[in-house]
Amino acid sequence: MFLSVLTGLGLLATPWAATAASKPTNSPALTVHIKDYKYAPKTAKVRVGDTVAFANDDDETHTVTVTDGTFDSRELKEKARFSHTFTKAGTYNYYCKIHTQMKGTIVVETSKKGAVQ
Ligand SMILES: [Cu+2]
Repeated sequence: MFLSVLTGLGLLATPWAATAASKPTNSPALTVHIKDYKYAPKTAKVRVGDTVAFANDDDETHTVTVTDGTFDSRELKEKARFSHTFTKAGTYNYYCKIHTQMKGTIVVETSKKGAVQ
């Protein structure tokens, strides 16, 4: 049932203005907002298979760049969004390539349901 809801949302998706963001494939489990040169929440926990959206609410370009190279949003212009689906458990530390003092962490835990994503 959950999957059919997601499929329904996909069909209803309206075309977004082109951005550097990748095409979202799931409804985000969590949205990390980028505001005032900070990620909020700075540390977040999700489960394997969850999609995390990053929304740049600043009037400034930022990136969401994982230190181990798992993903990189590239430049997110003001009001742009980026999302990533985490397929492996682990701790993902990320930062902004433009303002390297900006740091955040996503902790991805193994799904308690044991679902294979
Ligand atoms: Cu930045």
